[in-house]
Amino acid sequence: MRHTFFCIDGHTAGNPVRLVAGGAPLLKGANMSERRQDFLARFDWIRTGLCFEPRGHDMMSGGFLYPPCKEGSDVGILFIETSGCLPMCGHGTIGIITFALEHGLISPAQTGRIRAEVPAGEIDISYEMENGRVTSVRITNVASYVAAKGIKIDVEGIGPLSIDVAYGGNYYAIVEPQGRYTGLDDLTASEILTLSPKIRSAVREQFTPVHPLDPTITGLSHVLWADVPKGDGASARNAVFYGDKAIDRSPCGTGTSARMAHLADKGLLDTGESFVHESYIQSRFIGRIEEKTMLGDIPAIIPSVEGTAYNTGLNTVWIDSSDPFWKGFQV
Ligand code: PYC
Repeated sequence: MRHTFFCIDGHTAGNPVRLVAGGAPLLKGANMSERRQDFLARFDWIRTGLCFEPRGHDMMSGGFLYPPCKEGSDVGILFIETSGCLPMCGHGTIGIITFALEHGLISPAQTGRIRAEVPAGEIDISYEMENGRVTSVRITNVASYVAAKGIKIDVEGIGPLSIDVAYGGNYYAIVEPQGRYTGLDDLTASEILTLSPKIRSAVREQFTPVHPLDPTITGLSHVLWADVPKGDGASARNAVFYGDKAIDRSPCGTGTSARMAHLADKGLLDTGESFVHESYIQSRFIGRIEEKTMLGDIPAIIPSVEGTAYNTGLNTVWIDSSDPFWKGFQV
């Protein structure tokens, strides 16, 4: 049996985005969060087949468009990547919206604004389009907040660390320069890939974050190594680890949101200030705190993140059950 997926491939700030424009399964659920659970239960082979080798690679991520469930939303988005289906993905949204507009999968709104329903909630998107090309997308993201502070861990290879956990659509362990971590220039990519899962496991042993309003959003998934910027005009730099072997090539939209919540909590970033976040490869997102809010009784921010995506081609991908690697593999 051969399944065919029509994909629009590209990247946002260097990180891959595969928009699956044809071949999406019909999902059950009254919102994108329930559809995410249904996809994971019944169709996870599509994610692993499209994201893992030999059709994908360690950084592969993307998503599907669905009709929205919620009144007032224009489109629903389901994200896929190597580690699962994220509740929210910033670079993914920027890419998906860019490619969907450029290929006519969604019609440009006269207002230049789109409201999208994602598993983590609803987000507002504004964009600039010139001659059929989307030149920038800004996401006003879900409410972001600091979930835990000062978790003490001791990790082989880097020693004692104090970690804060913040949410920006996914939960991030934030590693600020301290002790033997003096900055990203002192770590090789291979050291980041070795140390990050150890840090994530050590934090997981002590703390399981659960979203205060949506218990289906739970668990620490990412590690954000924070540092001072390298390039002129940037506010900060990061290396974001996700899945089992990925360093985000983009500055990470949900990571940037989590980091802005973290800095706001420390009194180091104010509403309206621009936060230019540089990635591991020095690509950039421009973040901003739009407003302060509350998540239940927890202080939170509404962050926005702006970036640009580029379409690299169209890709018809087959997943054929006679292929021994139809579900993909990871080494
Ligand atoms: O941009 O939010 C993001 C993201 C999550 C994982 C990789 N990128």
